[in-house]
Amino acid sequence: MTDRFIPTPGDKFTFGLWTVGWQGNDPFGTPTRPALDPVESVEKLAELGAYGVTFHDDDLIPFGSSDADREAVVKRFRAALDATGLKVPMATTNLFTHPVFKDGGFTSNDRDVRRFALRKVIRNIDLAVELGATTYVAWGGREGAESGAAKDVRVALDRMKEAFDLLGEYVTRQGYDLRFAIEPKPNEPRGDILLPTIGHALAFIERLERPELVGVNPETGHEQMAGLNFPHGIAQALWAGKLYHIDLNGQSGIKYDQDFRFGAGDLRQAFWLVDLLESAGYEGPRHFDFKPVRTDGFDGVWESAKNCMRNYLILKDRAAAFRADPVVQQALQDSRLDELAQPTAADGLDALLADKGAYEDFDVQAAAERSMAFERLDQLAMEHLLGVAR
Ligand code: XLS
Ligand code: MN
Ligand code: MN
Repeated sequence: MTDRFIPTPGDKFTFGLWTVGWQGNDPFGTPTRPALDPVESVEKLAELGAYGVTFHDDDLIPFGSSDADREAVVKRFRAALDATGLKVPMATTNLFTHPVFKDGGFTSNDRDVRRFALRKVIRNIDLAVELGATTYVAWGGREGAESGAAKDVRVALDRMKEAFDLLGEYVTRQGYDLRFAIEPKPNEPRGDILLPTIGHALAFIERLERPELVGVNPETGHEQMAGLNFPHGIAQALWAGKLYHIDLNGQSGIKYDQDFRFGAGDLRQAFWLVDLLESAGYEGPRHFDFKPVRTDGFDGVWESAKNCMRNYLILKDRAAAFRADPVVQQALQDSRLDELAQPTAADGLDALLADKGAYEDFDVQAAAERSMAFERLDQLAMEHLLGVAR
């Protein structure tokens, strides 16, 4: 039997250099794997069938490199991209590793640090655009606090807005075809991070000078760390026209950022997520932001990278089978999903107010007794997910 779950660039799978390149250092332990040459990552990811690669400035060019070193690194990287055909659809900035960012980048209380952070971002935006990126991710990992008085959150949000307004001005002035995607996360490494969820980020974006240039880059595990339903958050981002990018991985419940390979962790949410992305016509990259477990060597690194893509394709297949199943289609009708799609009062407010059937003559009791038949529908989904329904 031929294997249907082998990825091709057409599937638009992308990986951060920092994912397969993670050396396994955590708060309690030093690296368990040697550093990976970005060129080797590019070659290996291309071999596995990925579409592209993404990076933080410092993943590619070590912090503090001279201009000459920077140029040499970029030249070598570009040659690897050209040789493999791998694309760079997105790039981002590291505003969290160096101690200078211990209180954040855009919202550090230290103004000098904020100005340095903006210049660091702008410098990497130029490179990102040169390499063909159209999305620029902004994860504010250190924008936050551990204690109350340390951060005036309303003022910090002013500074955050100022940063995005300046960046929007910069890309507009340069004529770049580049949009920003804010990546929410509730905590880690700060005790509490600003813009902690998709909803906070969406509300923030509407207050910017150029909201059309800014969307979100939600990550599976980040929403689940806050106990939220990731597919629901993604649905709202899509509904708002703001899903500019996505970070896929696996997480088991409310705990530290586990960054498992996609499909590990909450498998049911992964199923509904793929069902949503595929049925909503999301066209952006399927970007994996995971960490290969630190117990494994490079065998586990490449095995898990391969399986992020494989699990996505398996779930895509399962979700398509679920949607195509006539029994499911009937069950969806029995649960009145078609009725949810009908406007509640297309006849207008006056007709609604005049409609005695809507209120005065409405048989509340009979309506209350109508079953929604959700249990059967959910079991059908489960059986498709588990591969026992066809
Ligand atoms: C960390 C974030 C980070 C961003 C990019 O938790 O996921 O890796 O995706 O800076
Ligand atoms: Mn994460
Ligand atoms: Mn991420």
